[in-house]
Amino acid sequence: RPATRPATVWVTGASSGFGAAIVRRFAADGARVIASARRADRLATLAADLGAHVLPLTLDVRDQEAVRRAVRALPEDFADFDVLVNNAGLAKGLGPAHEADPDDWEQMLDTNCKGLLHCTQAALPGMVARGRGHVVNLGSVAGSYPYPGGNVYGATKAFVHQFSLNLRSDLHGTGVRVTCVEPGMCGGTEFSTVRFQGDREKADAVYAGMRPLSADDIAESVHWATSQPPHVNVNTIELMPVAQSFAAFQVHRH
Ligand code: NDP
Ligand code: 8X3
Repeated sequence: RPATRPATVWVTGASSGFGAAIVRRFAADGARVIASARRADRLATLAADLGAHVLPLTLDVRDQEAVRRAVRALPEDFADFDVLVNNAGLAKGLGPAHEADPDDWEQMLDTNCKGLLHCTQAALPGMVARGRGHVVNLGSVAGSYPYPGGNVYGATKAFVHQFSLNLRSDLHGTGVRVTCVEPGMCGGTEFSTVRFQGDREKADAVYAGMRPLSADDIAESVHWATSQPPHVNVNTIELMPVAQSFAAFQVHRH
């Protein structure tokens, strides 16, 4: 079973959390990695740490034209990337829908859904022309299981799940693979700090007294899916910490 060894990988949301861990995982394998996000200083530090085979790329995935331009302008060594990891994303708020800030909903839709589409659309023609490639999308258990306050965040991840499966259908016969990685609670990233508008205390409380997944756990699953022999497509990976599972339906009694 000869493994696939991606030579060039594009990771969005690389300035923090999963994205930075995924960049490190592929760089450790000798791959060239395009590391994109909005915070240029973070990317510069990551690239300085890992060497010239990591290309920092300042990019807001919500800006469709900027995404197109950036992909067209990639240096020759990075232009024919084998893997796109659509990781950039966020949750904003955990309140009930009737109290939510409409701007938070817009930002989640624009980033988690439309941003992912912009990057995918920019990447696919080259992959299809080369007859190989792999799109890995970051979904979430929040896309399959409802929870109070998950409203639009969970819905964006349900979109990511179904779009990933539909992409597989469209890419039938092209040699391009698609995987959706759907993690549960994962600590050590900025996810909850972003969700709670920078409130670190509230963010830390989410993971108090339990062992969440780590960004390295996620990086390993992304790396594993992309390392399978070329005839294998891993459709979906759902993973959770042992300390997290399912509970009963809620019942309102009067
Ligand atoms: P982090 O907040 O640590 O990282 C999110 C990354 O996304 C950052 O690098 C941020 O970079 C980038 N990003 C956000 N908005 C944009 C944008 N408009 N354009 C470009 N980049 C953007 O979170 P995680 O690493 O935890 O999360 C990564 C992904 O995994 C997300 O899609 C999240 O929904 C998903 N996920 C997270 C889980 C968790 O428990 N942590 C569990 C399941 C899924 P910058 O601000 O510099 O642009
Ligand atoms: C992040 C995991 O459970 O906080 O997608 O929604 S959860």
